[in-house]
Amino acid sequence: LTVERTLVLVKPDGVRRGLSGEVLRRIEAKGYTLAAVELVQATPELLERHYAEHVDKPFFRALVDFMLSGPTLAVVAEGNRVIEGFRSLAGATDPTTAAPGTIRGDLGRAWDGPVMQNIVHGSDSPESASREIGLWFPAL
Ligand code: YYY
Ligand code: MG
Repeated sequence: LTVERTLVLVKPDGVRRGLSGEVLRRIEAKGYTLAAVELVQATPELLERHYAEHVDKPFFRALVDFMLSGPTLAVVAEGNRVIEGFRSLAGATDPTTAAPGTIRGDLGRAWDGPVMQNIVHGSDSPESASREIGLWFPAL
């Protein structure tokens, strides 16, 4: 077994649309466990660190504005290969082409604003997971 932890965010679009419970349900239905859950109003400083790899991208400002538009549900999920496993549950970045059956494919909307409103974030590697969990849950 390779028990890991990953950072999942239900982004402001998901929280606004009442989909937090649906995301948690899918995580738990898969067999992962919830190690921490907290509703957080992000700050520009937190988002610049969280999305550090994207600071020079053309969509960065719009992404930060979107992530500041309401509260985010921050979640630490735990389980065997959960980092890869949650990315698989989430589906591809673009909701238009994300496979049906995935969170983004079933629920995301690519057309509601200047950035893709794709409901969730999931860490993409063990290094990202440990860095991102430290940002959103400094006490863990
Ligand atoms: O890891 P993931 O969320 O699937 O995608 P990233 O390439 O890391 O981009 C982060 C975030 O930025 C993405 O979830 C939506 C938004 N975004 C966008 O709106 N337009 C792009 N061309 C690329 C990313
Ligand atoms: Mg990413």
